[in-house]
Amino acid sequence: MKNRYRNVCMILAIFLFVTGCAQNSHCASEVVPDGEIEEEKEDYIVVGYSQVGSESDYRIANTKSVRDIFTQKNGYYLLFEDAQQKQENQLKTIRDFILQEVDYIVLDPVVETGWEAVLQEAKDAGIPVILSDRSVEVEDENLYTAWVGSNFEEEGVCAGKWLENYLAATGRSQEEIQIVTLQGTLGSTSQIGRTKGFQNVLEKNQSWKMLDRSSGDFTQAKGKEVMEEFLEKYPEIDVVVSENDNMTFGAIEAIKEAGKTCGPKGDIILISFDSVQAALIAMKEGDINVDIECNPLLAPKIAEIIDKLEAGEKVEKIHYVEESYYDTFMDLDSVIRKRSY
Ligand code: GYE
Repeated sequence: MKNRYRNVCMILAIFLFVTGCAQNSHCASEVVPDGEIEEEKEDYIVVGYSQVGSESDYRIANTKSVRDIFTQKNGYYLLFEDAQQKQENQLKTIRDFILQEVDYIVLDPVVETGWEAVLQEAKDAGIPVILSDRSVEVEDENLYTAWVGSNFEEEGVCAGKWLENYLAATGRSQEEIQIVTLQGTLGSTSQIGRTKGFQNVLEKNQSWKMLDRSSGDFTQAKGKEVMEEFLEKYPEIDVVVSENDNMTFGAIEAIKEAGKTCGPKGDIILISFDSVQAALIAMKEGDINVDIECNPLLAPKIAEIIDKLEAGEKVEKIHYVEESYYDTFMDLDSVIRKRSY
């Protein structure tokens, strides 16, 4: 869109070609295609998107939402980079985006801290940054323009309240309840909020005991590993709080391999987050008790914000998406049928 932008891109493209970097999917080759495409970009709103990774079903759906919305047909030119859950990759990507003078940067930050310097650089370059899904902890909130995502603390509270009600309904309110938590990526907004929200409810329930918390980094493999350790250490687990569905899938495997069962008829109450289709199917099959929904379809809202900014309109800073929860007392079939992720 801008002349200097085109020149910088051409130089970078030549440099990458000469160094052979164009073979590597994680360097800037995706970001800087050939000259013809560069010219084409001038007709579009160029959006640089720094994605967390591809660690979960939520993430896959989130990325699909981005790719479906930020199309050339819709007037956008998308530069998409997957950080493989590493903040250092995101820092590099954002600096690449700044160098290329993109029109907007959308950042889904792996963790909350460590963004001040790079966001200041984007601000100095006059590029608005919109945060998606997770957020950042910065002193100056003007370092980003808007944030779109879920109320993670509310999700944690919802999980705790569901457990309170469930224990009351099953006559276990007075029993000592032994709980373990599989946490998401430590320091990420979703982990911080879910842990805090559940903790708030736990503190009001004297008979609940949090035996342990450990991170499974939001992945199935690590979720399984952590669950195996929990099962070895604690023979009497009543409740597992798993901060996303993919760790839950790993936990179910570990529980079954240990000769135990989970779900409404099982030995262990299993609480999950995200409500992706595969988890709702696992719930229907009887392995999960409740799933707190986390909506990954954030791109339409981000596009709306960008369009408003393009029109010179003011935008709200915080945008929550709507969410619910699902348990085995509901008609899961109709939800599963309608679910796109
Ligand atoms: O719950 C998990 C993903 O930040 C809300 O990240 C997101 C979380 C989501 O990998 O599945």
